[in-house]
Parts: sequence; structure tokens; C-alpha cells
Amino acid sequence: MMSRFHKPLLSPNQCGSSLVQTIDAPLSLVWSMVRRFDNPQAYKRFVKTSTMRPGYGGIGSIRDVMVISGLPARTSTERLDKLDDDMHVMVFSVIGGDHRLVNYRSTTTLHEEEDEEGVKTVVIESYVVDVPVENSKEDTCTFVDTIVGCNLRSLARMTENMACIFNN
Ligand code: A8S
Repeated sequence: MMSRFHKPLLSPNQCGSSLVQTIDAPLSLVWSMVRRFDNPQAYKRFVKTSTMRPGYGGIGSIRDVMVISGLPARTSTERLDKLDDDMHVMVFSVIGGDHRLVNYRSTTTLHEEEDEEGVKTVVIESYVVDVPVENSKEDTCTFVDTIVGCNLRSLARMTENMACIFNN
């Protein structure tokens, strides 16, 4: 299950982790949300606005994200590195912005899993990021795990609610 996409090489000054979220909704529905690099605010609740830079589409696209107030960050510039509609893989990098997550890179993959209740979608999101000099690896990972965990739970809640509507 832990596919080849989630084995990043870490430099000594980096940390990383991976989070898993099982969602009771079809993979096609979950993927339709995850693949929308131009619309992260659809489920990422820390995102206030996201604006695509003109002149792109597809791989290499850049978005300017503004996050909600109350976080140790205001803006983030992010680039789409990979979007595979067959393998259900999405990779993006943080390439700038007003925050402390330097060289952040996130990989998300979707997988179908069947249990007694039916077919579910398993989302794996892994990341790598530089550890700021004044921080520990543990604190950096705890901070990122919190954000990614919130995003994954929000994704689950939204797509499960949508699946519920479609089935009634
Ligand atoms: C994502 C994941 C993360 C986003 C982080 C980790 C961020 O948008 C927030 C706070 C920060 O300090 C950094 O998939 C940054 O969006 C919410 C602005 C990048």
C-alpha cells in the first residue's frame, strides 16, 4: 500500500512524514477534489484565497495562496510538479512565500481498498520540508502533521457528504 511515491530521500536538515486517511467515498470523487490544483480552498480550510498565475495550465502551474489569519504565515507560492490521472498521484512544491516551510514538497496518492462495508478510498499524503535552524525536527513535523491531518479530515468529510447526496 505504501507505494514507491512515498519514499523520499531526506537530507540531514530535513524532516518528513506520511499520513493516511480512509474515506468512505468513491476514488473518482475524491480524486476530482484532490486533482484541482487551482482550487485548494475547496477542502483546505487554512486557505483563504488561491490565485493561479496566468500563462500556465498543467504541470508547472503556479498558485499564490493566502492563508487565514492566526497562523505563523500569510502567503505561499506553490508549483504543481506532477498530476497523474491514471495513477492518482499529485505532487506540489512550495517555492516561496511568507512562512517557514522552506522546500516543502507534498505527494498525495489515492488507492482503492475493499472491506466488509464496501469499497473505500485510501489517501496517503507524505511530505518533506527543511527544518528551520531555530526549530527541532519534532516540532516542525508536529506542526505540518497538524495542518495535513486537518486537510485530510476535511477532504474526507466533504467527499463523504457528497457521496451521501449522490446516493440518495
Ligand atoms: C498544504 C500543506 C501545508 C500548508 C501550509 C503544510 C501552509 O499553507 C500553512 C501554514 C504555514 O505556516 C505554511 O497542503 C503554509 O497546504 C497553512 C503557508 C505553506
